[in-house]
Amino acid sequence: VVVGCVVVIAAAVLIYQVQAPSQDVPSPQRAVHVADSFPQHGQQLPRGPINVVIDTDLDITEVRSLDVRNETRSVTTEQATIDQTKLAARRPLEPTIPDGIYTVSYELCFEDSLCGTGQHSFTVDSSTTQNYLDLRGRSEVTIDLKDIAFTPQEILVSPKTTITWTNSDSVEHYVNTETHPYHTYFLEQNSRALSKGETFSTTFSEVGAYPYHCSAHAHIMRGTIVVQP
Ligand SMILES: [Cu+2]
Repeated sequence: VVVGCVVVIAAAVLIYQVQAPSQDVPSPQRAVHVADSFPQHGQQLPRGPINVVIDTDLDITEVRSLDVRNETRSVTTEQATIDQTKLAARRPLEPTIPDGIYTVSYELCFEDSLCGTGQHSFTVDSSTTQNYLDLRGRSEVTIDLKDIAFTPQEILVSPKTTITWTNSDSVEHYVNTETHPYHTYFLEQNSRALSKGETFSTTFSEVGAYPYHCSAHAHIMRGTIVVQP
């Protein structure tokens, strides 16, 4: 009887230990045909994203669900949509979501009749904007592409600011929204190849975080724009 009790208690402790972490942050699970997402699993953002995006490698035929929630509630606004390319599903979020951990969960169906569910999580921590260059209160802001870097790299701007990037390097650069190489998060923030002296402009109307990169130097040439009043 004693041995039996010990085994039962040990099993209970083991089950508790295995299950306990999943109550805080669910472990990531990627559905069939899902190639990437924004935000990515584990990504920390300085402010909420304007929408979540799921990138896929086959045409999406149906979004059965796409939800984003923190511990207490869902933070989505409008319905989920499928992009014109059919290779991305997206859903807008409330403009000002509080700091915390968010879980993205979805069920998508594809051209080959397969459906799949997935989930991942991201974090919003507004204290990380402390070292950002505060350029709020201007209607126009310029960013230099020089020495394979965006300068300034991390900035705060007001809603409705037009940002213009200018390439000052001899090599070609791009301005691309996340993710790489799908570039689906904020479609207006995708430039053509920029030669030396060429510019690209986009107006940022909605409050949110906009991490971006140059797709020719995706791992080293990165920047972040935070739009807030
Ligand atoms: Cu570049």
